[in-house]
Amino acid sequence: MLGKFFHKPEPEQSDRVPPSQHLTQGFPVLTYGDTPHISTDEWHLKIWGKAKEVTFRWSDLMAMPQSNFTADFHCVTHWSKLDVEWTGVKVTDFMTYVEVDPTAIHIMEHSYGGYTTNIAIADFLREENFFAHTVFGEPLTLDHGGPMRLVVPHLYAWKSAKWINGLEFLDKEELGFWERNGYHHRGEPWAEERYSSV
Ligand SMILES: Nc1nc2c(c(=O)[nH]1)N[C@H]1C(S)=C(S)[C@@H](COP(=O)(O)O)O[C@H]1N2
Ligand SMILES: [Mo]
Repeated sequence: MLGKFFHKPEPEQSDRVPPSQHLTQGFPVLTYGDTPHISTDEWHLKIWGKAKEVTFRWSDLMAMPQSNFTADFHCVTHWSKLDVEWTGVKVTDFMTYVEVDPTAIHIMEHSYGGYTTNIAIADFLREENFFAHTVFGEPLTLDHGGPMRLVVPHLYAWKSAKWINGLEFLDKEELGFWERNGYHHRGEPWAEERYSSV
């Protein structure tokens, strides 16, 4: 059965597939709990904590520079999808609108529905991270995190919060939902940082 949905990577792809991951052609949905139904009118993204508090609405994000990006996507449950084509706002572009306190070293990502996941500022501020509203040329469906999600390609996909609605800047590391439940604090797929030892 596995063979129908997953296949061994071609040689030229194998150097892009982290250890113990299998390629999938489809695009599985992985959600803990219910899918929030948020319209673009309702959607907002709040910044708080060790940063100047500000709330961005949909029109604010749409007025920021828009970029296309292609990235591989690695779920800790062992599936990887190569070359996902996203459109959205680069985190580094977005952050030019945010005033961060120098004491901030870590961030809690918050989502509609209550999901949280933590990320170090250095992992968040990378060039390849995006707020994405479009995938393969179509608006993100609700189950993939529409209207807006974060995409952090260099970490396992649980760090890519769907339905993102908040960034809480922190002066110390705090743990998000999966991280409190035994998953690794950072989650780097090439190092197989799946589970936490602390
Ligand atoms: N809000 C929220 N974001 C989430 C999740 C979730 O349950 N809730 N699951 C994470 C996990 S484990 C993965 S693998 C990816 C899956 O994204 P997809 O459903 O678009 O494939 O979303 C991540 N972001
Ligand atoms: Mo996942």
